Amino acid sequence: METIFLDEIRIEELEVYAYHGVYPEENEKGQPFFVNLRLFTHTGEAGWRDELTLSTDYGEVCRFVTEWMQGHVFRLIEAVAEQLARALLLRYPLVEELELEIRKPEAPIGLPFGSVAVRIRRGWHTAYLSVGSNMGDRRKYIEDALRALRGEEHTRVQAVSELIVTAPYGGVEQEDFLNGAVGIRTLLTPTELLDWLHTVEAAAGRERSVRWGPRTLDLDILFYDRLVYEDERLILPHADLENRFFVLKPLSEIAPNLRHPLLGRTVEQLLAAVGDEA
Ligand code: A4P
Ligand code: MG
Repeated sequence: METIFLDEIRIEELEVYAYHGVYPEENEKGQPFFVNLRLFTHTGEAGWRDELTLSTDYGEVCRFVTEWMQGHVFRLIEAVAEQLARALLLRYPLVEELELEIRKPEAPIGLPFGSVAVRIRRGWHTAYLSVGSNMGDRRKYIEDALRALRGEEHTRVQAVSELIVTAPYGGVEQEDFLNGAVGIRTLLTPTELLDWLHTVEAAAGRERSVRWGPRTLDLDILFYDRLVYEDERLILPHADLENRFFVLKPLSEIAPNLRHPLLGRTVEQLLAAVGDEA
């Protein structure tokens, strides 16, 4: 997906009378909200062909935003922004990313002020996951995990590699693994994605005991866009992937030309360096 050269469709100062607020009188009486929206998308083809169906209709977006904001009642404008952004990204498939501002100029503050607002940026991201199992019915654990990944609106499974049997890596004596790689598009942030994968692992009865030890299901994030990031919980790209045949082999099937942002080499090149054990 070409995400570098994104164009922008902009909606400014759409006024919506709605009922969001912490105070009961706000929920009863309502007040005006103003919406600023930047839709990052590709307008080139619609531009050359002069054809609305190839673009996102800003009139329809305005009506959708208005009805959505009037059809829900939230306490916080943070909630309005977060959940409206999600609804927009799910409804308008040509929009890859958006910036949404919800302004509330008549918020009951009791002091002179111009306006208060929340502005967020959300969008679709490309990630690659590794999936592995070496306990019980390995194939079933992995297939259940894939079903779980497909079961949520916020994520689209784009590609699944073949599942291959691999010898255990990391020095712990244990059963052979079944391993695969999965390409997804997701609206989740990296941390949200990690938390969600942990719930999918937990549903497979995964217990964390021995590091690198046997497991019913292991789901790791290999890449998230071109992000280079680390904190106490998450390292991106995955710390040791360049040394792991069981990761690189399936990944090379679905993303051979994906380039590691720190090592500067493609998945195919990294695989060639660890040696193809197949
Ligand atoms: N964590 C940090 N970065 C990430 C990331 N990019 N994706 C943290 C996922 N998790 C990440 O992982 C430990 C912690 O790593 C997580 O809580 C998360 O916050 P874990 O899955 O809880 O524990 P683990 O899997 O036992 O440890 P670790 O270090 O993740 O092991 P690996 O790297 O997952 O390796 N051999 C073969 N042939 N096939 C395998 O699938 N798997 C392992 C486990 C060992 N040997 C194997 C295989
Ligand atoms: Mg893991």
